[in-house]
Amino acid sequence: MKALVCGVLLIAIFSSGITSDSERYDVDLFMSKLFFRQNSPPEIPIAKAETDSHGEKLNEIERSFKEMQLSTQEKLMEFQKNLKERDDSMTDRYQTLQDKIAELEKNRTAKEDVFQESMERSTQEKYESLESKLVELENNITARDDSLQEIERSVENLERNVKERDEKHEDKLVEIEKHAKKTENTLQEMMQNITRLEDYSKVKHEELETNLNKLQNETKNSWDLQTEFIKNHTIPSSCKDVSRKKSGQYGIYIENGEFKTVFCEHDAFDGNWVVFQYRFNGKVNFYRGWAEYRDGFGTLDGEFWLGLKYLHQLTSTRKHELMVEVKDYNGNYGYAKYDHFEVGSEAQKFVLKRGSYSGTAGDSMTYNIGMKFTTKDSDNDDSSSTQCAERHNGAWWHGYCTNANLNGPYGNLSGDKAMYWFHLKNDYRAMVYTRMMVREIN
Ligand SMILES: [Ca+2]
Repeated sequence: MKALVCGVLLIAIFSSGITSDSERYDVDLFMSKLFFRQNSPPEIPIAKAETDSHGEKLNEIERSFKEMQLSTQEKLMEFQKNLKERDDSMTDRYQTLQDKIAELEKNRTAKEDVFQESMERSTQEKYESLESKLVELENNITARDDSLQEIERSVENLERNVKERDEKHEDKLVEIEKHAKKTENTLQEMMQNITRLEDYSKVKHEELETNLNKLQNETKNSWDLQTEFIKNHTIPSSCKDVSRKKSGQYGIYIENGEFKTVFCEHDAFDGNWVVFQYRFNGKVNFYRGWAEYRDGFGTLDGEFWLGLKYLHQLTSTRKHELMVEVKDYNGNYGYAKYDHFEVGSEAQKFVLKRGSYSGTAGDSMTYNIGMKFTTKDSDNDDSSSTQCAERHNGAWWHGYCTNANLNGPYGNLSGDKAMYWFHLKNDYRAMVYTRMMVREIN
């Protein structure tokens, strides 16, 4: 059966090319060969019944082949018909598209016309606007020209006025020049007078200078005579020697040929004291450097420090004793006396020598014996880690550092940065009053 179907299919394939009877016969022969090769060889004699059966089958195949051929032709015709229909439809569509393109083209042309028209209109409007502006501008320029002409007229007027004034000024200038000439003449006269005066003054000056030289020589002679007199006569060399025993300022002749005014205390402690430190109101600053402690500062009618160099000169040539007076802010008063007081030279840093205590203030200075003087700018104390003058804000014969700080800051201060005398009440209370003085003893 399978073989039968295959055969039908092959026939269908080849049938389209078959036209003549001879060709069909070849096909038939080929088909019969194909069918009969599988069953039996053609040489074998076939029974009549079998032959009939095959003929029938062959006819049947032929019939169905024809049917198929007809059906195929029908389908072909239908296909052609469909094709034609499609072709017609395509033609219609093509026509529609052509119409649309024509319409679009028409639209485009119309729009272009509208655009061109609008452009032309706009350009025309702009041109008109520009033209009107130009006219306006021209009008403005004309107006400005008018105003410019007016300004020019004003300037001309102004120039005329200025010229008139210039002429007037010129007249005045001539007058002024005349006046200046007169003044110049007067000045020349004055200059001549001045020159004469200068000459006169020069002569006088020379005369005066000569007289001054004479006077200077005379003064020097007089000074020499006075010095000679001081040296030859017993001029006081300490307060002990002054003849008037009244407290006040006296000139004394200190060793080294120096004449120095000092304050002599002649009332307290049997008198004859040279005061060298005095503080009672805080008006003089005592926080000072080496040079000032050496040379002294303050005034004798107020607070003062006489100066270490004078103390050295006084105490190193003749034996002196020391008196210290202190008073605190509660009115507690005391004095300390040292039977021998001497201050070394500047080279020895004004070292403090000797002295035994007696008195009521307590002994706050024996500790300082053997100590050099230390100021804020000259550290001569015994402490390598401390600058004692800075530590207590006071210059003194500091060791490590001191029990007495009478050159410290003035005021009712607490702590050891004050003007204190420790042993008055065994504390660092501030003093309101101190006085130190020396007296020559024989
Ligand atoms: Ca030190």
